[in-house]
Amino acid sequence: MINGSEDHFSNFIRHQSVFHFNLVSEECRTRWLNGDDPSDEGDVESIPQLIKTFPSHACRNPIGIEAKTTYGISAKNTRDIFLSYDVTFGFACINKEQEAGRCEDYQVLLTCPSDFCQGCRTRWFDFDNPTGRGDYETLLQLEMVFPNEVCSQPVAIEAMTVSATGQTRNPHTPGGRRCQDYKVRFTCPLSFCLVHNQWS
Ligand SMILES: [Ca+2]
Ligand SMILES: [Ca+2]
Ligand SMILES: [Ca+2]
Repeated sequence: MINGSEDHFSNFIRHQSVFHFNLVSEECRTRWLNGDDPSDEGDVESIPQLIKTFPSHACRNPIGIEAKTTYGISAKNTRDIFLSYDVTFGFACINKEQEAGRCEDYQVLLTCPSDFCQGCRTRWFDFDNPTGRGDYETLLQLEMVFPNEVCSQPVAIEAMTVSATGQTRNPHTPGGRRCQDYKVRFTCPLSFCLVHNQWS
């Protein structure tokens, strides 16, 4: 199975590797999340509830939490008293504990462990073998053959030989040189993995 040129493929690998290393150093923060309002007993933005409401955005073990009102006023600058404002439970403002009798509507932003933002890994794929021009495991091809298992915008790719004892020279091939048989796996955005549930 031959698909595309080798130059294109090696450029692809190089590009993906660079991107992977850049990503690790980035701070891992969610967008502003607002899953509740103060119309009942109060405004409760608990971690479990946020995960339920925003499964591809909120993380299970946040290392930081920040709250501000929907008008953009930081939680520390309002007169409200909070029942909870930490990474263990999340954020909670109870109406009856307030002088005004009602909490503002808050949104929260979580800082997550860096591995949360790196997404999740697929299984290993070995679709081609190194007969003919070489061993081609292209994203386009793999996506076509395994549509629910490979994401179209991976953040990283890894490749290794199928056989642990692979040799660089194959004595049975005329001319002596051919590629080893490789398998590849991808790191995909978390949103993809939650939907398809195929990560390891
Ligand atoms: Ca509420
Ligand atoms: Ca809210
Ligand atoms: Ca292969």
